[in-house]
Amino acid sequence: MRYNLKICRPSYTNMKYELANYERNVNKNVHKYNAYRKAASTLSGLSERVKSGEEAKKLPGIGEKIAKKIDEFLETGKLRKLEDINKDENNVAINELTRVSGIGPAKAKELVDAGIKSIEDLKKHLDKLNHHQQIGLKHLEDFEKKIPRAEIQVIEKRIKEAAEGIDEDYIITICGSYRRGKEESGDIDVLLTHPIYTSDIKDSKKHTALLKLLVKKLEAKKFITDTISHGDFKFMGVCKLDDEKPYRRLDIRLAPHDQYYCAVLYFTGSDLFNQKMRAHALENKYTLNEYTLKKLTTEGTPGDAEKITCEEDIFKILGLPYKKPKERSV
Ligand code: DCP
Ligand code: MG
Ligand code: MN
Repeated sequence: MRYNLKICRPSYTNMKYELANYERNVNKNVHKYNAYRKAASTLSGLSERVKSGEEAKKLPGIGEKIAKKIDEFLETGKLRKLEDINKDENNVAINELTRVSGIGPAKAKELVDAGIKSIEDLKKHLDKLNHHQQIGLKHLEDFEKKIPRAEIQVIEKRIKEAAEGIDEDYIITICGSYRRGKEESGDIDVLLTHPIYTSDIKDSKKHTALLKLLVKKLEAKKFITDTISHGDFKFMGVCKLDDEKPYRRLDIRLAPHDQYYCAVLYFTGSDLFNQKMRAHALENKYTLNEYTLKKLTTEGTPGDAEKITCEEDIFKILGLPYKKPKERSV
């Protein structure tokens, strides 16, 4: 998930995202990063702006400290803490370099320490970048453009047609923010399975071919333009719908059929929602991940995988009311 702050008008929500990025990129404080993101996500979901920190405190994910920051912003139009952060040119440089797909905070810091402090500098040092990062740099502007829902709808059709041309029984779900009903997405998250592919079959060659065949076909159609990485179960790359459209980040994952709904749940997100759901599972002595839901034994080790035939099963077993994808953005 990436936030392009420069093109947005200043608001306390953006400030929270900017503070979140700072905590992740510079301080390596994932806890604070999540706290700021949670607050920002709550605030951005409101139809009207809050008028005071006191009012904001009633909302989930907003405590004393963040309420104070909202007051400061409402009173002065800025945040001292952010201004101080942005006074340090190395912080600014780290943030700029992490705009490139594949460059995380650690790599950005390494580059900044080596004197590379801007995207322009980076273009002169391609040798310092791995394949993923080079593609990220090549398509930087395009990857920062959001993908309209209508474009993903066409892409969905395109991918499903290609798949059906190989084998009618492919099952494909576009997950991520698109499945959560967002009008715009950062990338396209495709999940793939096939009824003959189950996790108990040891000879997996035939099954991992399912992903390879689809990728090959989409490359032949000039829809997939670059490969970032291509493993047995996960393809990461780049696609382009037609000459008019920007290059888009495309992820395709292959899941065994019996693990499909845990994969759908995971890949639909949001990541914060997944964190909450996993924490809730643990409180109820279950362990949930992108593959399976398992009851924990009295020793705390995972038991057999629960039989899951739809997303609702997962909620039901965990004693949670079902949430539609649209309701999973926080
Ligand atoms: N995911 C997760 N934890 C992560 C990364 C991803 O649980 N650290 C899951 C939840 C995400 C899904 O994978 O919703 C897809 O990841 P994306 O980064 O593509 O995120 P989204 O599709 O939700 O948002 P965007 O519109 O930015 O692509
Ligand atoms: Mg996505
Ligand atoms: Mn993705």
